[in-house]
Amino acid sequence: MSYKYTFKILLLGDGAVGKTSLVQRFIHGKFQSGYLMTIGMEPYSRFETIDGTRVVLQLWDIAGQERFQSMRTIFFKGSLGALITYDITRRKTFDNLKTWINEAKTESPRIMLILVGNKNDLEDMREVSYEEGLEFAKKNGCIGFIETSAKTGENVAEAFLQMGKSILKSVER
Ligand code: G3D
Ligand code: MG
Repeated sequence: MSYKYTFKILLLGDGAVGKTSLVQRFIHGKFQSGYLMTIGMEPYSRFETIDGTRVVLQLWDIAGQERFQSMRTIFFKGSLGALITYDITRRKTFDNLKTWINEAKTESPRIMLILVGNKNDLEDMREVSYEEGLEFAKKNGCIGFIETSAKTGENVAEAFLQMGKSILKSVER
């Protein structure tokens, strides 16, 4: 089938916040605990019809190789959006968000950012409130904020589709 656009979307954030799990949930519709391999530079693609336009959401999951300059260039090249991800049960991953945002803006100045607070099924272990997430997103120029659970699937598709929708709007303008 034909499609009109391919949108390159990155998943950024500290280790173990659930980036690979979010992609797996969105692409394969399942959650797998235990060892999860992060595939190097192979993007995952999902076809979507957004507001009547067929697009490919091409998801690039960070794996660590981006520390090397050549890989970093390939990773960020042509990226239109990023899900900046933290783990609501580990404040440290929230405190590191600025680093990820600076990195994204340096490498791709016009990139659109959505803030994603993952693992919201672990309410008892929560260290970052919803309000803090919302506040941070507003202050740091993110176009959206959403709490997700790759485990239950809550809001996962919503996060990716909100990103797709926002990119579509901007490219069609
Ligand atoms: P990363 O790709 O950002 O490094 P992973 O993170 O997707 O590998 O996930 C790290 C760990 O968090 C994994 O635990 C995974 O199962 C778990 N995880 C990811 N998302 C969620 C979520 O929404 N809820 C809960 N409860 N756990 C989640 P293990 O123990 O499997 O290594
Ligand atoms: Mg991973």
